[in-house]
Amino acid sequence: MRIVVLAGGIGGARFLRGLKQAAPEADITVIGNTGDDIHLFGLKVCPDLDTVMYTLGGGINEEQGWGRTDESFRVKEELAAYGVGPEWFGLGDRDFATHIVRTQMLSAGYPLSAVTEALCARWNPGVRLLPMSDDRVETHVAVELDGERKVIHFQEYWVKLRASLPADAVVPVGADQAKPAPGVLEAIAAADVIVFPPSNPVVSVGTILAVPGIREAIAEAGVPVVGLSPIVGDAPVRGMADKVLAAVGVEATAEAVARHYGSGLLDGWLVDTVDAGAVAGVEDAGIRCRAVPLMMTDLDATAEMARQALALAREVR
Ligand code: GDP
Ligand code: FO1
Ligand code: CA
Repeated sequence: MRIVVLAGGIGGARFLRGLKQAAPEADITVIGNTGDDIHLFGLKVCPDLDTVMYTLGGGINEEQGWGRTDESFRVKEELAAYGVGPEWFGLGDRDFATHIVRTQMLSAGYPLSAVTEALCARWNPGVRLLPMSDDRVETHVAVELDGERKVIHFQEYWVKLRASLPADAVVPVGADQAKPAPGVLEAIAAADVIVFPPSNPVVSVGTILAVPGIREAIAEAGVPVVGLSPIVGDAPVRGMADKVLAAVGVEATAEAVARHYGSGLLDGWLVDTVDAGAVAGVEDAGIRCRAVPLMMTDLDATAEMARQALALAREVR
């Protein structure tokens, strides 16, 4: 079975761990979000690709959900001693190596997809990890800061400001000119099932869908497309997805997110058991819906979520 998953960082990566356990024989292609990417200290950092790579490769800081395990911050401290920031982004020493290798390969002319493959040769994530595009896409957020409208990088909004200000707009800058990375459209066309994990619907899955051709390829693939809600009990399980959902006029509910994707894209949707009341509304929107436990508390619970998603995929179409 060929499974394609559109993934952000933590939510996508943790779900993928469960999917690998639930479907050990499956051929899994992950299309990763690169809209969170940022250039720091002359280095290219790809948080969501790295979160997937480290999580599936056993190198992730489990408690934090991002960055390396057993990390230290000597380089960051030395940079700070020179007055060089940003101090609000925690790049660790071990993580720095990844960004150095990536940047070196990019400077030598390799596309991000080839670089990602090379990095994965070390981590053996057990999936094929593709960036959504080799072209530069950077999510920016429009906010009102000190009485002025400003457009800031997504990481500044998310990490520095902790999404404490309302987002007026979320813009994947460059997406409209970006091309899907080699292999992306081919994987979608060859898929038996396409899964939207419980990733952020706006800045993770939404950004991937903003690359021209990807949404269309999914809609035309003619295979079940099923998703799992990252919203449980009318709030994100983790993070501030409600803030970016508000920016696109979507309520932070499991039903509203399903309707946002829409029946033109989504055939099936899983909501948590606490949101069982949303099932009828989602089905009214033309999307098959089931309520099952959706908390990724451990690997077995996560694998069961993946099994439920694959079962739902068999039911639709
Ligand atoms: P990010 O790039 O690190 O923000 O990660 P993703 O975009 O892949 O996923 C973020 C989303 O994962 C958040 O909106 C969370 O609500 C969701 N999430 C995290 N843990 C869980 C969980 O255990 N269950 C569900 N249903 N969603 C989760
Ligand atoms: N998230 C934070 O909340 N604070 C950080 O200092 C931080 C550093 C960081 C470094 C490398 C990396 O790959 C990810 C990092 N993240 C950090 C997580 C990440 O940038 C965001 O959580 C996601 O992109 C949000 O979707
Ligand atoms: Ca992310």
